[in-house]
Amino acid sequence: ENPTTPPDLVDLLADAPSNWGKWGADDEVGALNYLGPEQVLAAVRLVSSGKVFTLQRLIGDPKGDPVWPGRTPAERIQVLDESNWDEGGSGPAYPGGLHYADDKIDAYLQGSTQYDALGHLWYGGKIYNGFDARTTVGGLDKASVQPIAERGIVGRAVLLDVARFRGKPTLDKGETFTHEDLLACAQAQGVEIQPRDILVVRTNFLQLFHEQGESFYEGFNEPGLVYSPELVRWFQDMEIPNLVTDTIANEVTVDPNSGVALVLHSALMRNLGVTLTEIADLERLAADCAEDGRYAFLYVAAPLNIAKAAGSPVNPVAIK
Ligand code: UVW
Repeated sequence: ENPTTPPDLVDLLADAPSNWGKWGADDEVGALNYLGPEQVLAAVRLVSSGKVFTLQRLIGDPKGDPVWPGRTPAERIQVLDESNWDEGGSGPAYPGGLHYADDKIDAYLQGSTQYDALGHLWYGGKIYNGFDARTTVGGLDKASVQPIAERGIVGRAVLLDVARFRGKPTLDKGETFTHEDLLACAQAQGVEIQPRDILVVRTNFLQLFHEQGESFYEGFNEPGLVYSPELVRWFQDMEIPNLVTDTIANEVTVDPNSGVALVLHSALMRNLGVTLTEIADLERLAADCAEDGRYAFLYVAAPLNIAKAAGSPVNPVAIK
């Protein structure tokens, strides 16, 4: 066999930990089950200053929106504005002379800041919890974003500012880090990663994207967490419900050890049911954490409730 041929995910993750069946055969929200009333109340008790930070990237950023290759950035389309009531225009005539503006967006649900549904990605013909991958045909009948949107995500989150920890404005293409690095980063920041914490990881890779423009996609390889069996076991043992990052795909795009793409999507999302939140804007939050030294906060997010969708745009909120 050609030693440079990357292994199949079925083989690479043959002995990997799994949470399938842990919350019942019908479960569609996975590790979000770890966030119950106890976690919500503990997170609310972290609020002491009342400072609020929204984490969604601006859709239509003039500097450009990063998207996974093959997707297009969200586009806002003006449908009605004052010009529609110009001479011979198509603006509807309501009694009293009302005019109004309407617009719509053409957007990948996995573009911009987003929640991935647990059925967004799979290998070996099975999605999260062992549902057949054919249940995704024509829209996700299982593990869509809908059950996640209906329950919402509220809990204690910890910002892990890996870029700052490494003393750089932004991580480089293909730069990797491990759960041990996250622990070291937390220690340097004076915060403890507790079981059932939502992990919010900053690489500031968007700065590189804005500096590089379209050439960003040449040799596309984002920085991020890198797969190891120990890392996956740590996520399972720590009962991490949700991983939020400022990159497009939350992990180094191609695992440098195996050559396989998106191994952590497979090992964390498909196998453990960890929800992934991507392309978050962490800059204002990170600046504030560096200033006041408080890296743990209340995190609240509600993806859009879209039937059968594989993901949804979201504007998460961090409250300190
Ligand atoms: C893919 O899974 C391909 O993309 P993402 O999860 O980053 O949206």
